[in-house]
Amino acid sequence: DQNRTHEKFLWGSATAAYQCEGGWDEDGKGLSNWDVFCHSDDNDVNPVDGDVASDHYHRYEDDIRMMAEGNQNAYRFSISWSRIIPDGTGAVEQRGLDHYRKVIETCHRYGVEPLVTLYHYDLPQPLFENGGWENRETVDAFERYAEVCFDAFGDSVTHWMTVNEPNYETLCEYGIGNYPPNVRDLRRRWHAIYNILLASARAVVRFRSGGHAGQIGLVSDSYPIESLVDDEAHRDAARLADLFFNRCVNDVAIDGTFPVEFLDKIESDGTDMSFIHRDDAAVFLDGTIDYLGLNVYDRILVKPYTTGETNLRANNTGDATSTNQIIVKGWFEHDVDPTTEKNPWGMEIYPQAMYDILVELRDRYPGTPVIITENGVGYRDVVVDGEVHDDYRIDYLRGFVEQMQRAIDDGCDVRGYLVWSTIDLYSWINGYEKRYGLVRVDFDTLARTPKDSYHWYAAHIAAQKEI
Ligand code: BGP
Repeated sequence: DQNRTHEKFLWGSATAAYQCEGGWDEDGKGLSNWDVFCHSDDNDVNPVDGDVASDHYHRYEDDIRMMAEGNQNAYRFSISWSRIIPDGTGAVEQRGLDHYRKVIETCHRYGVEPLVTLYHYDLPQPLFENGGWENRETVDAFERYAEVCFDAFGDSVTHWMTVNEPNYETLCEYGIGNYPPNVRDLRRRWHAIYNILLASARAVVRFRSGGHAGQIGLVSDSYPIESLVDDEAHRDAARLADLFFNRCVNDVAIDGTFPVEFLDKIESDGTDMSFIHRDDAAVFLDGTIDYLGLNVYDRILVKPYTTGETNLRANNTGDATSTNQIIVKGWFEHDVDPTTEKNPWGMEIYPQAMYDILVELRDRYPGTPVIITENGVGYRDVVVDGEVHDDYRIDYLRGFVEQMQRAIDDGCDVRGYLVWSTIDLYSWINGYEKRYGLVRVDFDTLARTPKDSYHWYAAHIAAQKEI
């Protein structure tokens, strides 16, 4: 039983800077691309902003104390790059460093391990305007930013994560077109994802050469890819979808190489491959991670591509009649199982996804420890007499935790589990309606109220400690 062999299994929850901090222009912070995107009139995708969000920038101590009171011993949060280096490349802002120093110290004071993500979608605006992740200069800037953070906090952070979900980020940026820069051209997506992975690898190399204690990983959203029909055409579609969503990130982060089949496929789609520089290969090999941060929400069901242009659509509205849809020309199409339960945003409630992806990763990348860095479900919660009876969230979390335990029993090396999210916060695609928190935030008064799921989770963690 891994819970026993590892001294401390991490049980906690997670947030990201833009989604919860607010304080968008305080203490010398520069603009991020999300500040600008959400303030712009053109943003019909999500016309709500994170200016105040959950006010975590000022209330982090309350939030961390509540985590500790709920028996959580780990908190994953991200650093806002624009607070540390306001224009992305220039002077370091001491007030930004001071803020995160206080957050980290508060974690330690409450017995909560801080797990720090360096980049969770919010890019300093000047870098974004300069081409963002399509420009290699962003890679250089990230390397320097990472080094500033390692030097400032390396003594008190044991778990670092370079970047969050390169797959989902670039899918939304360049596929679905609902994150800035809001375009729909997968060939540009491959360019951006390559540079994000290169930035991550360079940061890992810096981390090691700096002699910092602790471990460094990358956070990947990975999915078991399944089909409702078992025939050769469906197996081919699943293999391609696995390259498209999972292996284009995980093979690089863990083994240090891109799958050849993947490179051939994107080249045959007309992608300009000149972003690959010969010297990068050695960087990818040197910059492989110590552990994989794994975000698990659901599985992906696919069927063979038949006809039509590439088309990726997300259900942003939470209208149950609208579904996510993915057609990738020449690769695969998304399929839907009509018999399974979904949340209002069309996300399938399928706990076995946790077991299936963990076992798959165990077999594909032996010897790679995993921390579940996000797992959770979005709903429109209702308050009844000041309480939130979110049984649906308890059922979801319990189901996924049970499947994680089953995977651990079957030899998967899982070292921690973090719920998305610690408190209610901004959803990239749906503002404040879609809530994931263990703790409710009233976005008018900013008052915090633990939900039933918070109490369930506290009791679950307490029971684990008694095993
Ligand atoms: C992950 C992100 C998180 C969080 C979560 C829920 O992809 O890492 O930042 O937002 O998904 O997503 P959403 O709010 O779009 O439902």
